[in-house]
Amino acid sequence: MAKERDMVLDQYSSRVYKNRKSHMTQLEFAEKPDEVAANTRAIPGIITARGCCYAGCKGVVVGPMKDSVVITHGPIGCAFYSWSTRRNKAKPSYEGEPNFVPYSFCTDMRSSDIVFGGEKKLEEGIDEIMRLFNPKCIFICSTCPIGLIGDDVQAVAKRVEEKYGVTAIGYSCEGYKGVSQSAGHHIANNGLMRHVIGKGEEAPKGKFSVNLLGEYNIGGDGWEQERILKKIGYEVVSVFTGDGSYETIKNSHLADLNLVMCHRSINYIAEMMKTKYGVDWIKVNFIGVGATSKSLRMMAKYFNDPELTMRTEEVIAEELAEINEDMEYYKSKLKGKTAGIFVGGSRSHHYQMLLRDFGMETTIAGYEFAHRDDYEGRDIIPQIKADADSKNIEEITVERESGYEDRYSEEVMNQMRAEGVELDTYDGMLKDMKKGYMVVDDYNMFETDQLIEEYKPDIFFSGIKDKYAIQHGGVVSRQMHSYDYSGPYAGFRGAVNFGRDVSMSLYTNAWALVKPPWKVTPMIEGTLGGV
Ligand code: CFN
Ligand code: HCA
Repeated sequence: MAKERDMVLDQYSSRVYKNRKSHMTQLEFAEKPDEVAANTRAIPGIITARGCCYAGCKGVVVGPMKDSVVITHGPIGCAFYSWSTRRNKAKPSYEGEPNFVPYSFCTDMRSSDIVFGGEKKLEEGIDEIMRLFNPKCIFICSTCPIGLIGDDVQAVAKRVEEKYGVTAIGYSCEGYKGVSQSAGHHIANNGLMRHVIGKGEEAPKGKFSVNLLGEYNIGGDGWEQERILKKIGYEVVSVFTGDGSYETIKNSHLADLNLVMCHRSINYIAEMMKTKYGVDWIKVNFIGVGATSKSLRMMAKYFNDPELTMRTEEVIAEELAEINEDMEYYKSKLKGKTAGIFVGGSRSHHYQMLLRDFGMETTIAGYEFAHRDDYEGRDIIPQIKADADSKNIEEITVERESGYEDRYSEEVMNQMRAEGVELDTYDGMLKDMKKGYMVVDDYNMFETDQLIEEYKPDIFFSGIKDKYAIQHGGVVSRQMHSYDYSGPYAGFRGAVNFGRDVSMSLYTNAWALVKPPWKVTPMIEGTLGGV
């Protein structure tokens, strides 16, 4: 067993071998449960695919809030490279609603600012923002140098709040903090919890109200989910944070139920809202036809209302009828193909369900920055040692003491269990994969190459950093972060878009037809050791 894994690991030096071994698991499903080490520092120089804490805070969680201005406090590069690259779509929900998502704001810190401090420049920048745009909410996101020179962004935020009567949040989300984007998610979540959620008083009008947590509207995914939920009769109070807004998120604590779509970047808020406001949460997955139907049924079970249950079934039937023919067509094209999926967090798991709808298996998968619970599921939960504003933020995972169900309303869960509803379906990647398949945490380019050689997937889902290197090797690759500028892929209609895009890629893989020059002629000329 673990033959393929050993073939990769055996090429490492003993120190790297020991480290990487704990992050690579070839599934055995033996007596001892499979484990994957996660959320630890990457080995320096190993070419990890991970991003940074600033990316997690600014780019992922707060960036998509359309009526709020996010100002990057730091040199211009970080602001430029996080400007509109994530494809979190947004448009005003009513006439006159601001949408700052297409903009990039930055203090453009220069050498002299680094020497003499940048707080004044930051305040002046915010004065300008207030003059030109007058937003209700401002997020200040620090990049690496700010932590090193010690600008107090929280103090600036406080002064801005006093001066303008707006909400201003200073985030110490310097890129180097924590071990990956994940620290930034957590810092962002804490700020929203402390300064935004609970500030509003507008109660939902509908009988069944929900928040969508961890849906960032990449390629319009959130819009497709909202369409389905509204059709059934749900009121979507707020979305965290795709096409989301300060105006709606401040009322989110008044909703009945939190739907946790991304299981990594925002589960902190679900936990905190349960503790502080008593809002229940369930993990859902609207990626995949079967997964979407199952998630909708779980929601109906939660509310336990006969009319809602009936409407849920009606909508599922209607939607399935609409896509059935297309799904069958793409299934005929894709059945039996295999895939690798390596992205940041939840998607490496969620998309396996959608691929399965088309008869495809995911033989290799991994996350950039997930925690053990994302791999192993129910008995592991993330716990946070330090406060968001602390300089030493550290995330750890611990064994859960009590049962998983204590996060939900006990009564409802017992009833669901008695009725045979699968409650843990979307909890942890490992149990949805098969024996012999490989799971790799914090994967790197070397391992990507090796795994492709050994498992020979027909298609490899990845990101911008690895996509082209993989294609040059002859294997077609689609970006799972940006959907290669396509989408939506969520829900029922999204599934058809995905089937179409994957079929197009697989059947026009020009890369497999060309021999790359380095396979024909040696590319590097010179003498070894200067002799
Ligand atoms: S949209 Fe989400 S689904 S939020 Fe997260 S863990 Fe990133 S930005 Mo890239 S595509 Fe990716 Fe997930 Fe949640 Fe996106 S798999 S890496 S931080 N992610
Ligand atoms: C990030 C954002 C990212 C990067 C995508 C990629 C995204 O991690 O900072 O590497 O292709 O989805 O935009 O994950």
